[in-house]
Amino acid sequence: MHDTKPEITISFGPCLPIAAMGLLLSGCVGRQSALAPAGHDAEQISNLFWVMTAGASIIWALVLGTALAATLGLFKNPTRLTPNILIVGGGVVFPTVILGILLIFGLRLLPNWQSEPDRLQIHVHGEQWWWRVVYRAPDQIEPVISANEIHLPAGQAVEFVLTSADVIHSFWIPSIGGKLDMIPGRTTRLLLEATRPGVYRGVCAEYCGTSHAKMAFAVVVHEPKDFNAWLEDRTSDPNIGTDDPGRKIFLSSGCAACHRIRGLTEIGSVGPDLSHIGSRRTIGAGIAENTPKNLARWITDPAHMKPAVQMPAYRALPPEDIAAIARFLSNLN
Ligand code: HEC
Ligand SMILES: [Cu+2]
Repeated sequence: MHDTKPEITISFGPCLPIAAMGLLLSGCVGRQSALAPAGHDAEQISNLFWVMTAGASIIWALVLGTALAATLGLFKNPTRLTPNILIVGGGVVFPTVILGILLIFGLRLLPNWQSEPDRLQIHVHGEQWWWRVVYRAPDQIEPVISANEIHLPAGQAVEFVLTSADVIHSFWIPSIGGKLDMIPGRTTRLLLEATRPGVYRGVCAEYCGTSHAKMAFAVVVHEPKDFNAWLEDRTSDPNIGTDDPGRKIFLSSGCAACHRIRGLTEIGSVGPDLSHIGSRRTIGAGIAENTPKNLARWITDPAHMKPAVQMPAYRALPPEDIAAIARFLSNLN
């Protein structure tokens, strides 16, 4: 009789570390990584990280080597003074010198800047769970109001003026720079300079409630002349089809109580500005791609896509009406 056990052996041995490495490394590239810098501050932070990592690895190897050497009795002719030398040298002198050097290195990276009147300012106001964005350029008469997407010129320092409507949020674009808290009742300021055109992703980095993890935004870095053209374009009304059926339903459904569309309805300010919503990459603060289908899903039942959202569901509206509003919003450019 022979053994009836199946002879199939599956070995995950080599796959696991490879998969783990892949997962780990995939976090280091892409549009939301502090280790793939596309901004002046992010570069400094990334350098600091690598210097610290290298230093820590060397010290780790030294300590382990010493411990190993001691265990194996490799110290030749130890005297009664050897432990004291090790403790004073390795426990007092070495950390004081190394931590001193690292402190000076770190302090040199602290930002040192003052508000300058001729800088582009972007006010970002954290809300549960989205971002109000207002652009104020020095020679611009009227501020440009937007939401949930930030456009920046490359190679130009921009002053972010950060505030919060409700709880503490934290504003962070890992690829471009460090993060800063948005604190109710206070204004915090951050100077960021993007260096590489591209599309990045910003997030809220401080737990701020149920949908904290659904509070992101796209960051689009342009060449300076393209940025100026973009901003100029945003100072005018979007193209609104006068006989668009969605426009009428938008106005008659009460959306305008909370949302502004430049040149159509200016009263609503509870929710995000929808003036140029058609040109935004995502909806609902980075949670879904901006397509007419997703817009219709959002309007029908936003809480289904973002728990505890502060917008009512419109399940009572006929699906054709919702589709018409979605088409109307998609065309607002
Ligand atoms: C009571 C206020 C209120 C009303 C009424 C309201 N909304 Fe909203 N709306 C909000 C808020 C608040 C948000 C932001 C939610 C979030 O992302 O956390 C929002 C988000 C949105 C977004 C996503 C915007 C973006 O930047 O991604 C769209 C689109 C939208 N609403 C469309 C509508 C339409 C269409 C109607 C009418 C059928 C409507 N809303 C009615 C408050 C309202
Ligand atoms: Cu938040």
